[in-house]
Amino acid sequence: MIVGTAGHVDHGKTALVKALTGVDTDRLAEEKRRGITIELGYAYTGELGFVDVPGHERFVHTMLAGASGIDTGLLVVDLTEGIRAQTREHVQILSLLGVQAGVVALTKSDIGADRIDEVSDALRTLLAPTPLAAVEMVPVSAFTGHGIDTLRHALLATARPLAPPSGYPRLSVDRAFTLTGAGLVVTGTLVAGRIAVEDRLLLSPSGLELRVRGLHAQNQPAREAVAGQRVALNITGQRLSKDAIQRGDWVLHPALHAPISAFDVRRTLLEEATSLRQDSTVRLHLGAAHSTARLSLLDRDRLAPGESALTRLTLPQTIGGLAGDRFVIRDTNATRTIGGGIVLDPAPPRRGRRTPQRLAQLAPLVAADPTEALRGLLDAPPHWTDAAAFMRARNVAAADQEALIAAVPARLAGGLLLAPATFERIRETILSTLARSHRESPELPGVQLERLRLTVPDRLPVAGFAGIVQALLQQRLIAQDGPWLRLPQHRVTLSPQDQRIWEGARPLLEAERFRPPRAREMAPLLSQPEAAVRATLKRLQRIGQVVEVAPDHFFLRGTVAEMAAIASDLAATEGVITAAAFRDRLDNGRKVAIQILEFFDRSGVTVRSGDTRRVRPERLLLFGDPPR
Ligand SMILES: Nc1nc2c(ncn2[C@@H]2O[C@H](COP(=O)(O)OP(=O)(O)OP(=O)(O)O)[C@@H](O)[C@H]2O)c(=O)[nH]1
Ligand SMILES: [Mg+2]
Repeated sequence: MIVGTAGHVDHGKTALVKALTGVDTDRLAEEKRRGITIELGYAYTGELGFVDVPGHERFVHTMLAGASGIDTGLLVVDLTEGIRAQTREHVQILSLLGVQAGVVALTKSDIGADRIDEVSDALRTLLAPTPLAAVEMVPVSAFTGHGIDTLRHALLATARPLAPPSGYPRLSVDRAFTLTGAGLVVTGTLVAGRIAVEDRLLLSPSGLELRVRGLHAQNQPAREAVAGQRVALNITGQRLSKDAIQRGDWVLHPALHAPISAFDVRRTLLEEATSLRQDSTVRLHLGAAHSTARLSLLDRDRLAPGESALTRLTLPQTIGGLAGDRFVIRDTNATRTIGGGIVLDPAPPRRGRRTPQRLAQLAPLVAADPTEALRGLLDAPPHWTDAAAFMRARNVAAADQEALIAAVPARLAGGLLLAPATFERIRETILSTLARSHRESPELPGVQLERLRLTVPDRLPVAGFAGIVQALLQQRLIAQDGPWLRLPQHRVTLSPQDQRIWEGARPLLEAERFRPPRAREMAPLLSQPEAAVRATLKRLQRIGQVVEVAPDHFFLRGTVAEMAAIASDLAATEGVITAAAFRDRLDNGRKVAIQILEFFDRSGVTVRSGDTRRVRPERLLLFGDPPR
């Protein structure tokens, strides 16, 4: 359990952590000289881990880095001073970061006991509108030890059972240093998943690869750390050095690495802030990182104090962030906290950000539960979304995706998640489009994939549509001939003219099947113009009856399959295929045999090197099974 201190400068945070843990976290010479905390301090006792933050107004950005990832806020208020500026600001920050548990320590009870009622009343009023409204308040003195045990128990009482770690690991880095003997160490809060020694992870947003050589969880050597713990990782990586790592980076599973520079959020403006216009620039704090950011309101033109709105944040750089991450915004001079919110979509579309359809898709993403969020998202048009992007944004590990999809319920096809009703509607559209095409153009073998996609009003992405077609093929609801998709029962009907020519030509092609006559040679035998015979054969090729092996030289498709099998047999018995051996097997003359082999080269059935060829087994059935 991680406790983060909060409160105004000099109110006794560091002294209190020392009284609770015995550790003085103010180690820097400058901290000693000035008597204030500048850097984050860490101390542990039993189950409690403390992050001690600075209270000085100049170091609110450091407080923010420390407060992201804590479970419990320890709000420290000096009884002799009462509520001061950073008391208020830190309370706002804890509340914006979604910290749900806390305890108030009323410090310096040795000199301020007479003000306990007055200060606690004022604090109740301050905390009333926040998640910390009902927290316990404990008068303490770090000097006399009064109340310290009560405080410790109050902190332990806020502990909630650790959720079993789910998702891929994600650690928010707040420090990096080199340790003699060990090498490079990063510390931070593990916000999801688990990390074990020898894991291979990435530093994000830089993308540098790293390996975990050793780790500490809650300050103890361990084989594995789980979400909710403070972790120190001893890491190594080829291009990794201390200078390559900064506070605000993430150490994460490669599946989660997708740096963001524009993302859509739900954002609240504090009551105390002045209203913000379109395109204001602010300071963004997310995880332990901060950056300037431009805000553009999506569902209104102006945001009044106390209101929330859907907003696009655009950054001049990339950072790490996923859906559900909390953030805080301050003014660009870093003097005031003005609001904060929650990331809804870390990979939003560039175009159409303010369309009603887009806003309807964003709204349900406020849900913390991925099942609920996905259900809401698929309820909104166009009723489908990119599966990989959703699973990454929500950090749903591969092993958990099937259960999530079943719970929504959704359909997964071609990398898309679809509402079941939408999947069915698309299926029906495909089936009815094919039926209509077969009715209106019975001479066509079917409809090609891309034409079919454009007839479906949903305008699905190419890969997604191909995936849906694959699913229908697997269910045998449709069938495929080369590039043509058709209903399984569809048979091409030839025009009477084509039918006449085909009836005459087929026996000619069968008679000398390895050396059939060319179209121009067949024309006089069929008493048809040469062009008509050729046109019919071209149409027959499209419906898979014949194959034009060389210009004007058509073979029955089954014969081509048979010749491919012969080539394969030759390769198996002789080791390679030579033109002479192939000609001997087909007994069709050198010139035609070579034309056939060259055709096989072009269609990838054979690969030529010098005077010999070998077959590519995976291409052998390109022309179907050879007839028995
Ligand atoms: N009388 C009295 N003085 C205290 C007590 N706790 C802290 N102090 C004094 O208050 C001053 C500030 O204490 P710190 O613990 O450094 O305060 P802080 O909140 O950590 O300050 P920053 O980290 O700079 O925000 C020091 O001079 C302490 O000696 C206490 O219980 N009683
Ligand atoms: Mg301090």
